Amino acid sequence: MNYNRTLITAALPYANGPVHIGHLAGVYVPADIYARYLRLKGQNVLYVCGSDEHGVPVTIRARKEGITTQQVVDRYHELIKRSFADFGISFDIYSRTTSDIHHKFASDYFRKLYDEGKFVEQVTEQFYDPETGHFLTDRNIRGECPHCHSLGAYGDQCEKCGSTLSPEELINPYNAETGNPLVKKPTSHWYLPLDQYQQWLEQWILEQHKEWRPNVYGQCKSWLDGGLRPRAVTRDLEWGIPVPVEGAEGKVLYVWFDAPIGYISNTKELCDAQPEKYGKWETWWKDPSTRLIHFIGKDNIVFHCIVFPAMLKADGSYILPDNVPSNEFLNLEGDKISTSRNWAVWLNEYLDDFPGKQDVLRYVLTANAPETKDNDFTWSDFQARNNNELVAIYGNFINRALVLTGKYFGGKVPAQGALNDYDRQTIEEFCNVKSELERLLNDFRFRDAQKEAMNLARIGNKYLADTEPWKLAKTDLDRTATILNLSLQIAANLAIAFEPFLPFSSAKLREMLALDTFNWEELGRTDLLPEGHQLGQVSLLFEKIEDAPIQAQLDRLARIKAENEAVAQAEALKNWQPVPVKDATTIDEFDKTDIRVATVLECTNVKKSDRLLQFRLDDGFGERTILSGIAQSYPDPSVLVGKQVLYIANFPPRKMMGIESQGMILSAVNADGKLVVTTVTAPVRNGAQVG
Ligand code: B3M
Ligand code: ZN
Repeated sequence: MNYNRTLITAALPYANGPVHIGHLAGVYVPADIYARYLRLKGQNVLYVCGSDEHGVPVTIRARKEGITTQQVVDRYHELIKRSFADFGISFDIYSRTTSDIHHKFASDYFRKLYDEGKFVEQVTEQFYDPETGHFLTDRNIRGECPHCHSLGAYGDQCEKCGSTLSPEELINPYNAETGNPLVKKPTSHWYLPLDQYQQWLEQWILEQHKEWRPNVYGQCKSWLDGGLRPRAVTRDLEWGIPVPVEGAEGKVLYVWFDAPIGYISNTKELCDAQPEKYGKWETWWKDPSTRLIHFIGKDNIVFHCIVFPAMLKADGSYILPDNVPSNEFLNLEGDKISTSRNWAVWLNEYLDDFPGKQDVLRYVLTANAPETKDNDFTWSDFQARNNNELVAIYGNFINRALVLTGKYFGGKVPAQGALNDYDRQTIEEFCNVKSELERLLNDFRFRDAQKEAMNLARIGNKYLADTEPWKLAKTDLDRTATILNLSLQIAANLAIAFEPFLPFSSAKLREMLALDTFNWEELGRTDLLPEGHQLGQVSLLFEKIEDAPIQAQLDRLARIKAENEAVAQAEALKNWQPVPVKDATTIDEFDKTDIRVATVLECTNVKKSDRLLQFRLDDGFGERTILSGIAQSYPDPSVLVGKQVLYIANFPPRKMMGIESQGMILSAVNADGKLVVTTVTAPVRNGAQVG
């Protein structure tokens, strides 16, 4: 199929917080690489994005911060927009879903489908807070988990045991914010009957889009195999786009109905403002010679591959996505990135700590892009990739080529002269880079593509190391000229090849090379810089990153982890309830157990065990050794020395890790799951019986 233009969308981030490295790695950098690549090839491209400003997350944030929802979205929309611009994300438009244009567009979209009878209306019973007069969404409902009985499970998930829940399953559901008990109340909503689109979707995705990434195709298939059901596209909420139907007061469009329409309304906003530059919005959305590509994260697959296409199909006048490259998740230092737990590298903070180093982050995030599986960002890898790849390979090559040209040829491109076999072999190697890069980029394999670009720098570096022009210059200036000419041609190639990935460095390099115009098709050529061409000022393309700033990042994360643990502990303590009392027993049964008092003489960790502590006790008869599996609760076991503890004296001895344990120390399981040794406060004689 031949296309005349490509419309690239990147998922609209919720305006409920700043953006972090996970966003950048998952969606915005890959989409940006693709957009820049196509533009460099001279194609007609539009890269569209904006803030997703409706939905429950922004209202929750507003209540938490004690400001209005509009203030929340205003604040984060600006912050997010600036971060993207700072990182060179080259959107043609970054707008927002609270704009008038969007409200009208989404409202009209709904109304058209409504008028054409494309929705079904259904009355269901929903949880309602009679006190506040609000219906509640799943996330705003909490209660007891039917599986693990922990309190405070959410209406969609129990975070304690991980089960997926629906609000109906919760025991004693309550309003998460007010704590009020909830009742069921009937309410009427409009549904998009996805079941009616099932066959069409199966045909379109499973038959016609086998080339989609396996994670995307697989998720679609399992949704389709499970059978699609009608999906509500309206909600009982105050924040959102009012449902444009009489008698629908207090109802708004579901955020996942209006957000993807934001792609269209943002395109319209841009085209209406500059029609001579961008043409009509309809051309981008309705002309079959437009290719539509959605870049998203894996949690958005169903909405972009099933729900939104069904909405487009219901209207009938739109094109459908050609591909939906979706990434898995990026973790941070081994843990899931989380906005609420502040476990993230925020883009605005990164730039405060590493000013001017946008490309380093872009590079590392692409090198570790979670294209096929979840991946991990670590600060040590960040430092290593900067120092060992960007500085030692790419930067080093550029620096040597330019400095030597300055030294021997006054900064003017020397004559290419006659090439020898080794030169020709080098040229052959780097000529392949173009087709290889194209193959990978066309296939959305940005990680491998960037590797290929780096390979070009490796070729250059090796060429200089092998030919050693700094030695030759004394004896053979002609040969030195050839080597540096070729090296500079490789440098110009690098400026092109890296432009989609590292736009800031490419711009800097072009300035150093005084290379004004360039395009993708020139890649692989050895005549990009003519003989005699005067180069610009030389400076370092990349700088080494020392240990101190890396350690500062690690320290920050360690602080956050400690804070989070303290919060989690406080939370667990707050929700804690004692386990039910055991079945009845008798005094005779109890009497069989001989519980005594002893003083701890020594308490140490057992070698090679992260669980066991070894106690040496004065038990009133002499000394006794007992092992206890409570090491996790006592980072410094010496705090127990001198304490009087209770232990069971008449258990048969037992060997663990080669040590005989003569009894069992009594401890209580605390609300946080930690074991606390029970101690006696008033001094008692060692050997005294408890009963
Ligand atoms: N705001 C969800 C998210 O950030 C959502 C994407 C909308 S794309 C139309 O995960
Ligand atoms: Zn549970």
